[in-house]
Amino acid sequence: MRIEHLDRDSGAEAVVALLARDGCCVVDRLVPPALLAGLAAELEPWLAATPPGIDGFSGRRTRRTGGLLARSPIARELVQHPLVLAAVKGVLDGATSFQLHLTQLIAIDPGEPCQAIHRDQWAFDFFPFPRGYEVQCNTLWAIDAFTAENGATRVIPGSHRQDDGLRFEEADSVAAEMDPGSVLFYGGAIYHGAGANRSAATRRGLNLTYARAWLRQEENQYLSVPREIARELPEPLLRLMGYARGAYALGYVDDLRDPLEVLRPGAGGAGLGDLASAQERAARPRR
Ligand SMILES: O=C(O)CCC(=O)C(=O)O
Ligand SMILES: [Fe+2]
Repeated sequence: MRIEHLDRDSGAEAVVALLARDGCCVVDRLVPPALLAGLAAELEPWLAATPPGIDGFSGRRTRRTGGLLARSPIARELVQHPLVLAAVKGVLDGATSFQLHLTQLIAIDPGEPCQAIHRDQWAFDFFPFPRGYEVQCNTLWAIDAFTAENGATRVIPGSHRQDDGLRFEEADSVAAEMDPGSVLFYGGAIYHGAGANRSAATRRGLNLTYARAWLRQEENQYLSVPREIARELPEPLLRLMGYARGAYALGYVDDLRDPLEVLRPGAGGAGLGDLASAQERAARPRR
């Protein structure tokens, strides 16, 4: 049981193939470590002000700083990384559209035990999605080196094909060790969890996740990013955040307006479009 590593120029198809086969993979040094160090510097005041979790799952020695698109220009860049967007599109095969699900700087402080091994898609009210039908695609960027000692994410490769609702121990999993600037890709069905931090230093990772646009976002982007900031963001980023209709009719505003119209009058499409052509698109074979 091991986690496959890809070179940064391997291409999105290789990531998609490994997510289908193993449920996860690492792309080594996809961005210069200095870019993630820059992100950490931008977020340092916010991280310092973030209280630790109040339950075992969020982690009593773990700080989770969100709202990153409001707080960090580098997060805006990383969330739109071309390899990531192409891989997400491939993993969420057949989706009319996908959107950002959450942005989180996860800082695991020394002494934190292993997080309960889980599937991220359990957030959707534990709905038993069909095996092989991925509803979300996640990235976890290493700001610091991820090691077995400092709390590298633990994953169980291949477990995306196992039954739902299983319980695992830390020993059933392997550590996603990786260098700063590397990124772990994993789907919503793979069993995983944050590792125990048995080192003397904090382990910082950047979690950016994406989901089919007909599902509710974990992090509410409309409220996490104040409107005066959102108004200044580029249109593709706004669409990714959810300022777009989710599929045929989801998320419109008042008189069937495209949500983008609220921030950029004249930029969004009008009406819902043709039902028959939407049906035709959706009828394409899905995995
Ligand atoms: O921080 C990590 O390594 C993973 C965290 C995680 O899986 C979660 O919070 O859902
Ligand atoms: Fe998770």
